[in-house]
Amino acid sequence: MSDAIYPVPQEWSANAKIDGARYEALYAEAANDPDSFWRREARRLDWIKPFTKVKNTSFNEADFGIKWFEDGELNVAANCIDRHLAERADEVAIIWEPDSPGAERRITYRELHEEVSRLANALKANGVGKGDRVTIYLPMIPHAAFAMLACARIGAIHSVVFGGFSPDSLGGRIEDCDSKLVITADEGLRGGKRVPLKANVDEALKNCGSVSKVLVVRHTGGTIAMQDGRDIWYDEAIAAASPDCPAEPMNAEDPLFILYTSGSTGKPKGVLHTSGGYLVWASMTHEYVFDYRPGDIFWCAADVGWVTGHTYVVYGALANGATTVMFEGVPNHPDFSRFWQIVDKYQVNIFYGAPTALRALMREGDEWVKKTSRKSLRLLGSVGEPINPEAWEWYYHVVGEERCPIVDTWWQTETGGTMMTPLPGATPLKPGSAAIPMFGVKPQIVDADGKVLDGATDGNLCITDSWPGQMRTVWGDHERFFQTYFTTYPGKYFTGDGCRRDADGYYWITGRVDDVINVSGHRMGTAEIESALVAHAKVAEAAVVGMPHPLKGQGIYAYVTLNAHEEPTEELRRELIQWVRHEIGPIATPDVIQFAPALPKTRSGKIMRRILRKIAEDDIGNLGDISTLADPSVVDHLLEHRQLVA
Ligand code: 6R9
Repeated sequence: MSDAIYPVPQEWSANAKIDGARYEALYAEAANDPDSFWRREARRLDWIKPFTKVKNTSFNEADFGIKWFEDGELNVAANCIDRHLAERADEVAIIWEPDSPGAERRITYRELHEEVSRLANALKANGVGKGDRVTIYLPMIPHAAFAMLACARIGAIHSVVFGGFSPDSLGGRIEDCDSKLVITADEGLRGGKRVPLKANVDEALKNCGSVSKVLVVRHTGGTIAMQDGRDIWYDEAIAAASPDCPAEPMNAEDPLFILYTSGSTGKPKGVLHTSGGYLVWASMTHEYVFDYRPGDIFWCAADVGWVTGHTYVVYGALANGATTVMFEGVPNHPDFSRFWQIVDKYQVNIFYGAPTALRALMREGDEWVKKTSRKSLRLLGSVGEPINPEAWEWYYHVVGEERCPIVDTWWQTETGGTMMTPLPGATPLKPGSAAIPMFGVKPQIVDADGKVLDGATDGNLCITDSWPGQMRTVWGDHERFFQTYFTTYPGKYFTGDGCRRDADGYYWITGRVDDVINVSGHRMGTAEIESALVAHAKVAEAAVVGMPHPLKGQGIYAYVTLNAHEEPTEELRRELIQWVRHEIGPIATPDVIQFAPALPKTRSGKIMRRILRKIAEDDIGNLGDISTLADPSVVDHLLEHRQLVA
């Protein structure tokens, strides 16, 4: 942890939307009089039918429920598009930068309105109606935003699946929510490599019966198979559709989207967000956290397959009438200047990225950054995982030239938008700290027994009251929602994150305290990787833990016990790595596979993950008590054969 502190620059405190005093006043109002605070904030949206009730929430078992603005009606797409037409129809809504520099695309709000309306009509023509689920499996191309907004326009619920997931993972997500229709592209492109999206969809659909239509965007022009009666070219479907599609009035609590995310147990959960509260939260946090001003060019570098892309590439940015940059590619293609060249090309004012990308670029040296101007940048943001102070300092000094505050935003798929962050005009910065809670967020740190810890302390992070952007349920399993988040510490939302609060009241997220690991800012459930491994015919048992990784933040360390008579060979190791990539997707590629004749277990047969974590972390002076193990000698073998990563 770093002791450095960077005061709020004078220009920022003088001109920012929220300065220190205003933060205090608004925080207090949201905490003490949420009705008044949120009634005002919700006016940032256009309501078809105004709400009369603001907040109706309880985290307690007896009357558990989360509702915001519950009798109001609105349409999310109309809020992101139509209401801007009067003033900014010809301003650019989306700037699209392709994988390789070349034919970029600028889409005005007027064009966005037409694209989305046509697609909405094409969805209807293909049998999609209010409440139906649509799976979106696309690269980072504008059609991803069109697709999300077209669903929102007609009240269909979208489920975006990241293009890096395998056919199996995609199929599981389609099946879980019974999607009627899939929107995909022939292929994706990342760093010059082709991703066989349509072929993956074909594979996934072999085992899912619910999908009757697949809309296919022609993107690379690569050769693909089209199935008669099921597959439809996107361009043909929208050419045949009318550009006039009224926006469906939706209740504030009607679902907007499902987004699957990994937890500590079981298969990924379909996190459900609804319309009114989510959009108020997305719009408010986008404005205050990034000090967003009309005319700003805003670039969130996350993929729309993750929640960050949902809330800040699409919904928050467009609700605020911003120009949002969508980048198809990766930071190192064609070279390591790519990000900063894009910043210069479009005169980006606000850049929001992930620590894993910054660490990878930092390693390549400052020259790649310094040969670009970056004078347009006013503010930098970080999200997805804890940012280590070295990467923070590099971001601040080299990328931002000490001119741009960094907002280190802590939040989760479940929270809908930013929960803790410094506000650039209000909060002195501490490298690596997510600083202070957003309006309406009441954090609490508890110990393992749930005892509330005050003052400077260290423990597990809970949130004690609801905020509008909170997830409402797990799709199809409301009981799992309650069990997962509200029973560890009854009456509180448990985040799964560890957290320290310092003497100044700053919060420092220390990482997951459950069996979730964060690889390059992507959440992976260790249980998912374990079940992929044991699905291999030669594997008897597997245990997966996180390990420190210099670029990815955390890497995946898998202990594998083979079936009797199987030989632990290099070839099998490679085969298992490929196997996991195939089962889940490249983001789950194990960094280490250690063959272990046995795993350390208690006498009751429980795997002692604590020991496995220590070995993976190379913290072996500190294994703790191993006397309760059924067979303590297992540990000697593990230690002898552990794999150290460079
Ligand atoms: C938005 C997003 C959520 C988990 C979260 C935490 C980690 C996210 C962070 C951070 C420290 C930050 N995390 N932002 N940790 N500082 N600024 O990433 O959602 O994919 O659901 O991941 O990511 O561990 O619990 P999601």
